[in-house]
Amino acid sequence: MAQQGVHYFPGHMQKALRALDNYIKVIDLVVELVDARAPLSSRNPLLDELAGNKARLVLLSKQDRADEEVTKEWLNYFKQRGIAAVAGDLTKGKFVNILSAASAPLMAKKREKEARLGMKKQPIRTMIIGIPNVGKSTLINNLCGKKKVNVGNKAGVTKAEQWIRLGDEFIVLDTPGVLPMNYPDEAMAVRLALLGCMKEEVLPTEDLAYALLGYLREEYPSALLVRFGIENLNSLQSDDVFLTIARRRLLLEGSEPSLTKACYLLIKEFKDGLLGRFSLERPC
Ligand SMILES: Nc1nc2c(ncn2[C@@H]2O[C@H](COP(=O)(O)OP(=O)(O)O)[C@@H](O)[C@H]2O)c(=O)[nH]1
Ligand SMILES: [Mg+2]
Repeated sequence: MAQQGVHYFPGHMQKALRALDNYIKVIDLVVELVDARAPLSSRNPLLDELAGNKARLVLLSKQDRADEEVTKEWLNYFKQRGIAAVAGDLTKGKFVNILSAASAPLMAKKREKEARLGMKKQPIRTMIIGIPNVGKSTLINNLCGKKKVNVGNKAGVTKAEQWIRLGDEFIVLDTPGVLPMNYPDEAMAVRLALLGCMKEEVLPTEDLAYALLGYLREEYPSALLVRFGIENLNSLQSDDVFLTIARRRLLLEGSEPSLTKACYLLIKEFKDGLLGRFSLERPC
């Protein structure tokens, strides 16, 4: 699909996509990981081309960091479009049960076919796919835990991929598929940077901090009150907000409050989850 706008698509990504294509051929189920705080920005439509005919489950990770109400709206959004989706905190609990329940309807045809042919139930060949930092490794560790062991390299293969058996039901590829990010516009690039999906150098921290502040002012103004005690938000320019933060936190440049340091602080506290639970986009 032709997209207009900025593209982050270096040569190694092309190569990665070609490799993904080979794997997807033998997969029964693609688990597409996206960040619950921006499920659209953290998707890549290329996956539709790569895995168009495969059973697919969208997993909204980092639910614990997202606005609960907005996550519900997103689950509804996917449901309305006939796309199976679940949300969760991958760092807690056992995901295998969630995966099992969510994938059962997607595997109904495969199961029917096996039954018709009098075959034993075959494990579901599963692959985890997503853009950087959405939780792919965390999910694989959650699912496979101690079972994840390394085997020797096969001739001609740089890293020997292996399948990890999860009970009778799943067999999971131990290496996730990494999709390139897709950011057709500046707003998406900002969200991806805030979610830690792209290298920090790509967007200057000050720009990112102003964009985040603008968003918080509109959507979550109480967060600025709670964390920094900023009360008269509406009457303040963004510069003044940062200067207030700098004064409150004693972030100085010489003896003056430092706007730049306040920008870095806001971004850091957002990334560390200290400002609260936010979603960065809503279904439209
Ligand atoms: N709070 C929270 N953090 C998560 C969750 N899933 C992953 N992370 C964190 O997100 C970061 C990136 O995860 P990782 O699995 O390395 O992402 P990958 O690049 O897709 O493999 C790590 O610091 C994880 O601990 C989640 O559901 N909730
Ligand atoms: Mg990883």
